[in-house]
Amino acid sequence: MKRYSMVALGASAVALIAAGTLGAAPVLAQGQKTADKSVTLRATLSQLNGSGASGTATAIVKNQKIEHIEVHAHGLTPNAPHAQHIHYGEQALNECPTLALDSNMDGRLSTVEGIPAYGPVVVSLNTTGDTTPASFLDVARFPVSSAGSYDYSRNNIEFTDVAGTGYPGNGGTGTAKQIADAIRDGEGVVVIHGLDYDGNGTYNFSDPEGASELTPNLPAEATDPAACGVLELH
Ligand SMILES: [Cu+2]
Repeated sequence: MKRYSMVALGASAVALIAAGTLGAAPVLAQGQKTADKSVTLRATLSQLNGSGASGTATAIVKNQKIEHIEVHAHGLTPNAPHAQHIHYGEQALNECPTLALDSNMDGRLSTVEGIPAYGPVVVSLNTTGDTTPASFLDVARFPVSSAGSYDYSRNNIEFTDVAGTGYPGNGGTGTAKQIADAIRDGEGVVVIHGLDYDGNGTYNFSDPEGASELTPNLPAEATDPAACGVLELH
């Protein structure tokens, strides 16, 4: 929505009310959203793929920026990196997946299999540098669990336009504003990746899961989803 000065908005709203048109109510509602686009969102993270992980996430989102976000997770594979993202898709269910989405029925839910539920990556919740989806598997910049836990926080993450978010027109690209609006409405999903299925202490290519479906450079154990929660309004 365009930014209107309060004076101009007030004048147009008065004009619409005076005219008795049906347009008056939506104009007023939009004016209220303009005045306050800061929300606090919270997620309870629950395990996926039997990881045993859980945790919480809290985000303060104002307009098109995450002013502050923190993730507290435990029960994760110890001393291993954990990619974590906010996922969102305009066509997605915007919820955490279940094994019903295990389309190849191998008994585990891959990151791709979960996309109908949580959508693609829109923000990389990493520790330094670029936070766009381009960084989604740069595991060197994601938190490493100490004894299976970490406390992550970061400030001032800007939403960006993201291709493949399922918006009609514009080749499926969602604008930063469209995506931020949806996240503020409680449609974002925090996903933590990485679990050591066989408990041998590391993510291995030689384990039965093999390489990730996302990249041949990482084992599936490094990218499969381990915990998930919807960022809801509170
Ligand atoms: Cu993710």
